[in-house]
Amino acid sequence: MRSNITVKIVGGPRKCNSFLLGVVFASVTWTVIIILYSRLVKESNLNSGRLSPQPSSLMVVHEFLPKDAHNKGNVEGEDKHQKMLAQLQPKKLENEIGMVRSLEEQRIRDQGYKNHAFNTLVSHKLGYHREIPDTRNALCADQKYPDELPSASIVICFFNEDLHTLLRSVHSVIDRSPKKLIHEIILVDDNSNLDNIHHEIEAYCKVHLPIVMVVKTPRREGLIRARMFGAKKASGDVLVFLDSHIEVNRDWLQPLLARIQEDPKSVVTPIIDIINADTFQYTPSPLVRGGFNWGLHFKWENVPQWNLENAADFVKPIKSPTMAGGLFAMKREYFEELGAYDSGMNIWGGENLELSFRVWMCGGHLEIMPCSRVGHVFRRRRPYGAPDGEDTMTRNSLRVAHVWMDDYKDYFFKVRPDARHLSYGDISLRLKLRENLQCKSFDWYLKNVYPELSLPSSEKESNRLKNKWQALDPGGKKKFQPWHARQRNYISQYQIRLTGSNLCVQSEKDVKTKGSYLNLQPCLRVKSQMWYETDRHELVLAQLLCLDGTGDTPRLSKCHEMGGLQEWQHPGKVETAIYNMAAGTCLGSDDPSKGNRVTMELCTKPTAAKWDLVVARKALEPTP
Ligand code: UD2
Ligand code: MN
Repeated sequence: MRSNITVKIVGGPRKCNSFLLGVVFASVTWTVIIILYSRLVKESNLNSGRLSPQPSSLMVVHEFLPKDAHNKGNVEGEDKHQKMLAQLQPKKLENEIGMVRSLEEQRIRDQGYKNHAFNTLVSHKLGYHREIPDTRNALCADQKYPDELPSASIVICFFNEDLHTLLRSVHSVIDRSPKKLIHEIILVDDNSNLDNIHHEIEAYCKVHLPIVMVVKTPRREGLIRARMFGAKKASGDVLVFLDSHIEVNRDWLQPLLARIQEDPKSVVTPIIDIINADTFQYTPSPLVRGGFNWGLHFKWENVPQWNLENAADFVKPIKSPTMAGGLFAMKREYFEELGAYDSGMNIWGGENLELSFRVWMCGGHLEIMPCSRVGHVFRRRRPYGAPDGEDTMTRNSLRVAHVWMDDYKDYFFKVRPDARHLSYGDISLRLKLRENLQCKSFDWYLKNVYPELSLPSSEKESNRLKNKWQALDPGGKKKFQPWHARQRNYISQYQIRLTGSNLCVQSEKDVKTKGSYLNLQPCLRVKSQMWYETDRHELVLAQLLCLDGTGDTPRLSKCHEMGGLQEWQHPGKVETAIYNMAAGTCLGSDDPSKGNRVTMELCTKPTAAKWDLVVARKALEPTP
């Protein structure tokens, strides 16, 4: 584990006793690290079993947003809140849970990213139960709900979901819902074809979770028809749909059911908190509502000011023009009466806007219940497509436009001229439904529910939207945008020097070049060697691009503000490992000589280099 590179404290006195002190300090540091590793191995063995022990305490963090918080997109309040939560995250989560310690773990991690687009190694280590911060507004704890509430049928559809993540979703529902409110949990396997997931989940539920009904569609249907399939099997009063990679928060269910009891035409959603796809850290989302643009993409937006005048408004239902789609509750009878879903829609996309328009236009309303919070794993890529490669988002959006948008569909075609001649199947039954339900016009919807949506008034504006749409990857690879940018706070600045050498980490190309790899070069006080560490543990070269632990070779990327592969930990400043929690590996160098590339290595490998963080004393010179 120890390498034979010797320790040299930069700038320190070179007396013999300082040298010895350094050696003692370094040895102690590494011993502590080794003890922590071995403890973690034990713990993870425990957790990766079928039933891991339930954590004894639930962390409670109360939030109160200032009256005008939404004016700035809740940035200030949220930032403070995020910081507070970050401090409260269990140390294990912040540090070593993602650490890849063997080739087998590396395989689990890589396979997980390929099949599920999230870090399955971390997810597996978390086990089936874990504590998450209570992210609700402080006032929610005082909310009282009626003793008698309608019963819930929870419907969770999945296609090739990771077993651990799915089971943690289910367990979170059971752990954090009053028993008497759960009529049943229906898991709909949308004909998964990965591993043996169906049999494993069935066997597990049979033994451990009798309340769960596991059903399978005879063929791959896509999430829309799979949800309808599940809803048909349900017999509770209310249908609650959830994605298969979620964790519900404390008292999430009561606000939804109470609102539906009060008003059976309410379709209600929780606030969707963020579970980071790389680290599984759970962080709160600001109170935002759903909107859309003329490309028929869902978007988050601020709640209009007049909705949030007083503190109490942060716990009341908030009207929302649309919903994200994955997490919502509505009365089962109402779901059927309103025409369930459009069964002509395939696989993924668009059904959320369809249901949102239909609810509003046909006499119901869509609301966010701020005291209900559910975390969802937001991934940066969808790991599956349609079996025939169809762009189902476009097809489904066409159905939305033709059935619900009247003449306003022209705006969609202005943004998506390519979609005009694509086929979208038969919509006659849906048009009939609209007629039978005597739904209002889209014009009414825009004027009464979403007056904030501006029409693309000029050719220039529709071109702008068109270009914006074209910049997105139509294959659904659009990056998840963080909801608010932030002011970056730098907590430290240093060169990263290989311990015992005069070699520092430098960008191969210009500091402004995205994608540039790093290599080892003689330490010089130049911009291309100057790393700035932020309060979120990003390492930003020359305050421009972030060090990104992607793949085997780290590189410089645009800072995306989402932590994960851009978040680095170092236990010390001298002879320290530099660990990337999402990658699970450490900054290293296989052959530490001049000009060689910096790589990502298993932290336990002797070749995972140790580094000194050398604080700059002199003014910077420009890069040679
Ligand atoms: C969002 C919604 C999602 C859905 C989608 C638009 C949230 C949190 N998520 O996308 O629920 O409304 O927008 O269509 O609002 N699945 C199947 N069969 C398939 C494909 C997916 O059962 O053929 C399952 C999948 O395992 C997951 C759910 O459907 O449980 C949603 O899929 P997703 O997580 O890939 O969608 P997401 O969250 O990107
Ligand atoms: Mn999802």
